[in-house]
Amino acid sequence: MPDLTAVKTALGAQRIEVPSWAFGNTGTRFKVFAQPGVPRTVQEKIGDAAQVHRYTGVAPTVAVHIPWDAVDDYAALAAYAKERGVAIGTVNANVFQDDDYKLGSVANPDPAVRAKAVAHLVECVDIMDATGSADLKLWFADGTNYPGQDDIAARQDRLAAALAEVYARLAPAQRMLLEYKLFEPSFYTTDVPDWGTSLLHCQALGPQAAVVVDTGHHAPGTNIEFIVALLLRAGRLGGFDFNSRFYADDDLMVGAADPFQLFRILHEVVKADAIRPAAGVAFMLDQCHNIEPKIPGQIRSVLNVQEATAKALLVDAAALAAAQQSGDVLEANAVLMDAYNTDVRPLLAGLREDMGLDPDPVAAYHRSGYGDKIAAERIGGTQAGWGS
Ligand code: RM4
Ligand code: MN
Repeated sequence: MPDLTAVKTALGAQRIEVPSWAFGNTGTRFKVFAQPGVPRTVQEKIGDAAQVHRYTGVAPTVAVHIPWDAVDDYAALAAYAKERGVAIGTVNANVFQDDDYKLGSVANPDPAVRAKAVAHLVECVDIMDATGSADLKLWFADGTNYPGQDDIAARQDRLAAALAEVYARLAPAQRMLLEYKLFEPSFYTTDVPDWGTSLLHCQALGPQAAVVVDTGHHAPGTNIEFIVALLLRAGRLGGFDFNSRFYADDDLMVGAADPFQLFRILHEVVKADAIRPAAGVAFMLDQCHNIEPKIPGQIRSVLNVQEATAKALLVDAAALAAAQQSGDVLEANAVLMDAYNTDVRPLLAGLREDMGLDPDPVAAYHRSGYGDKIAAERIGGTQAGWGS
């Protein structure tokens, strides 16, 4: 059996990043719902993100999205985050919300639009320099809606050229994380639709480029843990955008739709000894809390990742290897299911007590009165968030 002290140490050292955009008002293309206490500034988003870390102890960084979180002074923003006990994490570029990008950004047929997109990506690296962020995360809405609309291979050439320009701007300790997504907003071709396309670009760029697996960005039924195993084997799994889905890119809370899938994914990560931060796999959340309150929603998500990680760490590796080696199919499956079926909540509650935290982070957050306080204080102004 795995050593419980080692399991707890690994869980206490795990780092889960929360996204600034999860704290603003969100919805679907049909309706964005307003919630009381919604942040009006990026500083208020960081303040909310700090609450998640305060009660979980494992979420010390907050990802920003530019220009949604644009400020004049990024070093000051980093200092502000530090005062609140967190740091600015991944910088997410946004080249999908300008009219210029109707036919794409870095793969647009118009060189002037491509140059504008590359300038934004380079600006994001400037921001990383100021905030001390290590990772630039790129997701492109680029693609086409109709056969014949544009040249598929030429778009790949344009994409590769743009990525190379940005990659050359990275400092040695900085990384470029390239995310893929099967479809949406493009419905015929997407320029980075899958892990293979992302991996090919990363391999062409160099060792500082790695693939991001957003768990909502696959066709239904895709075996995501298989992709994860392959990317780990290639040394190119840069990180995850965790969320869950029933149908498409639903962006629901991670671990809500299919906790067993999350366990299977994390089992691959554990086997590669990549839960520890030094392994370079970033565990990021990318979710939209449309109808549920934001801060406890993020806390719940962090706990879901922790629970799945704990179960993955509890897999009896020696027993599993022995069963696999002897061809004992039923026993191998039973070893895995034993770990999955373990109630890890007492273990995690104990870990939190060891860390000086409340064993029940959601209850502790509710008791703190922070939610009522922001609802009373944050009256007026415009909500900061999606599209602003
Ligand atoms: C995309 C993708 C990106 C996220 C945006 C908001 O679908 O998942 O990671 O930054 O949405
Ligand atoms: Mn994502």
